[in-house]
Amino acid sequence: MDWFFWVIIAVIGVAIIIAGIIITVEGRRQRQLEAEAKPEIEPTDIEGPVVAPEAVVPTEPPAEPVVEPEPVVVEPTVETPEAPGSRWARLRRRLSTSNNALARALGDLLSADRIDEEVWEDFETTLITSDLGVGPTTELTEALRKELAIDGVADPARAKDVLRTELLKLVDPTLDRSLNLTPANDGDPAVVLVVGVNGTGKTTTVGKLARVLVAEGKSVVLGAADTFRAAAAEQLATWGERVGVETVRSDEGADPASVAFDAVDKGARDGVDVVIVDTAGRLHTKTGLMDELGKVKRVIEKKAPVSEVLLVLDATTGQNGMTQARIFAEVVDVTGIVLTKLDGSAKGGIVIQVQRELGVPVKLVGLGEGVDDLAPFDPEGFVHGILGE
Ligand SMILES: Nc1nc2c(ncn2[C@@H]2O[C@H](COP(=O)(O)OP(=O)(O)OP(=O)(O)O)[C@@H](O)[C@H]2O)c(=O)[nH]1
Ligand SMILES: [Mg+2]
Repeated sequence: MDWFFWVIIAVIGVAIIIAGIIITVEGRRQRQLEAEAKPEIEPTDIEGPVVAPEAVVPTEPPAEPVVEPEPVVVEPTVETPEAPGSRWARLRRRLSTSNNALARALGDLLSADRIDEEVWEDFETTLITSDLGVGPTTELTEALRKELAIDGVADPARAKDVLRTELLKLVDPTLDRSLNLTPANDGDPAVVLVVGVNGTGKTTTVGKLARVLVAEGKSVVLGAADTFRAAAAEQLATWGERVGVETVRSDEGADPASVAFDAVDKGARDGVDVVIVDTAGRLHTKTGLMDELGKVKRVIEKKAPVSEVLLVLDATTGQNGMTQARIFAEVVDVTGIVLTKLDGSAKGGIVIQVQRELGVPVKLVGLGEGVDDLAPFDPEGFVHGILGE
């Protein structure tokens, strides 16, 4: 039995050794795992405080308060029209570049070696073709003949002085060219009726005039009494919208007199300063249409007196414009002329002729297609302009 005892002791001894080895190996593995779990901080050569890695870990930004977007209101932008004062200075240059027929006539006269009868005749012809009319041409020529060429040789500077003075006399700086915008009765608006043949620039003038008045601080209502075409009312309303002015309009084919009445009525109810009524272009030879125009004016006057009747003439139509002017004046008592397109191929002399024939002053001139290319007529500026000064 002795050997059996020693076998048992040996087995127990081997088991103790194996258990010892397992415990040692397991203990090492545990320490190694713990060491790997700790981050190693390497020394760096960056100056300044060492920032712990946790500090630079980007954090979630703080939640922003939820802001509801503002509803977008699309307001039509209202323009600020150019002040009337600065317009004439800006537009005068256009006269000197386009309407220099008179200046050219003078140039020809003065460049002649000797001023004989033939030279004077040429001078007169040029003046007549510059739409000055026969009467004013004769007056101007006589005045110059008296002053110049006493010995047949002209003095250019003196001649220009004489021409300037005589032209100014013909344009007549003494005429009252202000628009009559004083209402006849308290509480009524002033009413401006705009008339003329097709395409002379009536609607454009109404739009530009509204801008002049808005620039002067006046309140305005527009009346679209051109009911021939739907586009006419649209054209006028667009002008109005740009400066925040309301347009009274009706359907195509509506009675123009009743639209004009409604516009003046609205102007009176709203207490505005001025109502401007645009009318359809009509040939002065169409009696029915001319009668209709007379009716528009009469119907407006059931509500408020018409303060100004502006006849819009295209300055490039020359003599034909004169015939139109006479007939319109008979039907609606024209109180002022608007000469448009003086920037184009107009010859300037029409200003003098139309005033003479109708006894009505040119009050406004259109000098371009730009929205602010309308100015009160200034006689001195006009004469300087056409003499290219
Ligand atoms: N160069 C130039 N063009 C102008 C002037 N005034 C108006 N016009 C142009 O003339 C054209 C006719 O203008 P409108 O205002 O429509 O004429 P209207 O008299 O109302 O025409 P209807 O209503 O059809 O009779 C447009 O192309 C304008 O831009 C101006 O002073 N100079
Ligand atoms: Mg028109």
